[in-house]
Amino acid sequence: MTSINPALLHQHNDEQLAYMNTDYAHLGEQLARRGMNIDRITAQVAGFGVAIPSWGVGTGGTRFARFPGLGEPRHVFDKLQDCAVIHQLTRCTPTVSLHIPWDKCSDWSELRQTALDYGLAFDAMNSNTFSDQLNQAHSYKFGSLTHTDAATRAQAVEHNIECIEIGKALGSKALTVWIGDGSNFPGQQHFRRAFDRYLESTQQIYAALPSDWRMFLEHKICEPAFYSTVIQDWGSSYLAATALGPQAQCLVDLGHHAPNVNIELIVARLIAAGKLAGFHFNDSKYGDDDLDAGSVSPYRLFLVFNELVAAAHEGVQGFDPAYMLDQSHNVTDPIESLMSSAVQCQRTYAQALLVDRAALDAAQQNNDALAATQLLQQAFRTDVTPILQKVRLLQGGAIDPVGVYRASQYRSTVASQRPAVRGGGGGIV
Ligand SMILES: [Mn+2]
Repeated sequence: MTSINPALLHQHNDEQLAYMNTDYAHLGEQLARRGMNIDRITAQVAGFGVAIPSWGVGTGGTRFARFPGLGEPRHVFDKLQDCAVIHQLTRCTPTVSLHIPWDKCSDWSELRQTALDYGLAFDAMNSNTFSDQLNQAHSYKFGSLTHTDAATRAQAVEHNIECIEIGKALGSKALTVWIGDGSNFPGQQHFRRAFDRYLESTQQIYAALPSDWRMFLEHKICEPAFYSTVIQDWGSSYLAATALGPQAQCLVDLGHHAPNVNIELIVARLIAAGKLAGFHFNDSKYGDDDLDAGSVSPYRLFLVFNELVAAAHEGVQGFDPAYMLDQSHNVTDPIESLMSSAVQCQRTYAQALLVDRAALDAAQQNNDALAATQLLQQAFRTDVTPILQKVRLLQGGAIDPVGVYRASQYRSTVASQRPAVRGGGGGIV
């Protein structure tokens, strides 16, 4: 089942094939001079995948306003259709991460079958206890899993267990928990008691995990709580994940740290501790900006991938991070932005594969700082576009995903099929 006409795709690829082959051959010569085989790199890049967040295919907003786009998905089946377009053209987004209750539907087996028909599967499930749902008995205004009221905490635990149950029906293998719990005033919250309540609640969720599932704890420095947040950094996340057990790990959202924090160092620490769950990739300049991956600080993203490739290269035991995007689109077509971000992650992974690991080891051992940093920069400066194009072509995708998408007029087609709706799921998590 495809959403973009394959004939259009082939026509575009045919037009660019000769250029791509010339560029690929030239890059192959460059890499051969460095002692690298381009086809081996290409084969590794072909195995890279990143999950699309279901909430990412809708238009996001800010605290001030939201400007809805044309043909926005009305429900989870529309979202799946948009995700399928992204995967059809980029071939590097084989999974979708759902958000409950935004993605609730009446027939989970139908949803699973629809995903299968598109060639998609389901990544981590995401719970939502940072907003109140219609007819909810207890409000999360003052917290959810860490609320002072036991009945509110129980309701939040129950919701997370429901997310696990839905995930089981869809073939998911992980639950991501992010809470907005915290405080806005000094003195408002007893820090230690709030953390204890978090542990008590998450232990109940953990107990409901199937044995082959993982629980991803996502930290965030602030927002919506602006004085203190219960799971505000990787340290709190690590403490909680360690208390819970081996199936609990720490999820790193690149936008959830203070400015200038060395995220790649955090990543290395979590890898060493066996507690790196995975990522929400995005980019930012000020806070949790949820901009497209690599759009502001591509070198920072590269340094994160450098740690990941190094860990895989060194065969770190249990190293198996989940890759997901988490971004919010205010001024672009979400499908175009998600394609760009997915390709950017794939690009950065390819660049990190080009780091000469043996030479870097030697430079580090000899305290040759300049040589070490130049080895990273040499890899980062390499334009790996022909490798990405080749991977897409070999897997039936588009040499130029955004070009084919625009030519397909998919957006205007779905705009006529999907009347605008008010409200609906969207948000920044
Ligand atoms: Mn996130």
